[in-house]
Amino acid sequence: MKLTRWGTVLSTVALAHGHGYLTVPFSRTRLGAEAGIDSCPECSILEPVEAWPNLDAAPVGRSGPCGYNARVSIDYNQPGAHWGMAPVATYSPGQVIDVEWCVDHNGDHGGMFTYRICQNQTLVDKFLTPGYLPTEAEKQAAEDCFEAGVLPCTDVSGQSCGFSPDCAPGQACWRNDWFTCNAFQADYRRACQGVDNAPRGSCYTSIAGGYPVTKKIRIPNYLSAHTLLSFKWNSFQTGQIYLSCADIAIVGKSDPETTTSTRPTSTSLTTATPSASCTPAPFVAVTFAERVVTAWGQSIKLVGSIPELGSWNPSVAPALSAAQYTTGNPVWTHTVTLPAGVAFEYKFVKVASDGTIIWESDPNRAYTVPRGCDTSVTVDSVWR
Ligand SMILES: [Cu+2]
Repeated sequence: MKLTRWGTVLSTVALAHGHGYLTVPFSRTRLGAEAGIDSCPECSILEPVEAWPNLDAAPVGRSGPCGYNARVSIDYNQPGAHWGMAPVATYSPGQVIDVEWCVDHNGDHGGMFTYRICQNQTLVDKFLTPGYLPTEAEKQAAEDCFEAGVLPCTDVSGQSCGFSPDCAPGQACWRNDWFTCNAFQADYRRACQGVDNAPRGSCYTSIAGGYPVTKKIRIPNYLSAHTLLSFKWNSFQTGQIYLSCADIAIVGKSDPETTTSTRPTSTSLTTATPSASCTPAPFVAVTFAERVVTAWGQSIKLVGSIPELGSWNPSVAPALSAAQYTTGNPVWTHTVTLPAGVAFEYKFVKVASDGTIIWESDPNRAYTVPRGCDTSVTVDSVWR
């Protein structure tokens, strides 16, 4: 028996691939991948856990509400140089927003997923303190708080709530359908596709390319200058829980009438509401949103005079994401967290699938990270 058990455990470890993570708003995991530190953002997994549907019986352990990636030994429960220092998106209480996670093409294992906010700032602050790694007891206390703060899918009127704990009998969570493919027992269209017809690779995974899974959530009536939105996917086919989180702010007045959605990128990656008693931000999350029409296979990079932008070397410069790219709004985005006051020059480059590079025309663009109270800012531009 012991041999069999170990054989099972070992083969599970060897075969298990990672399959999903929060992408919008930008999760710590996504920022880790875009900074080139995390080579498998879909690999932050809590495993093994009990079989479906009792996955939540397992303690959250080192995974915490923000996830631990054992492949690359990164603990996202602790702020790092590229994440956790500042909110990446600012919302208002009661606002309905678009959220998105990315599931790998070979990893749509069904189950259900939730978005969660813990309204105990003291617990959350443990996860916002630079240089501090929360203990497992603090991770569990926060996880329990996030579980108490699940954002009900049914809070957004008109939304289909399959895959959510509050879905109704007969809906997908009871059948455990796949998110991006047809039903397990389907006799037609067995292939997968994005929930909103987004093509494969519309979001990044390291194994087979990802499909975005979109949803709307309603921000609770709760205020915080810096808190966390946690994403949790309980996988049906595999004994795995996927966890990731994004740093957000919830400011302003309650607006239950708000039904328009706002993507936390580009123009709506809003700066914090000015306040008389704000503290200057040491770091600013700068989002570059470049409108540029690209052909299939082309990508866009951001090359500049500072190390974070490759020191003018395109081969090590960060790539922009096409996660928000649509025909009507061909925007590529990249967020980089930089110290306030840093000045630099930069250009965007188009990289063809054969590696050929096209630079933007002269002169170089120039930017100085603002010194102020805003912890995030967006720089919009158009290819030239
Ligand atoms: Cu798998």
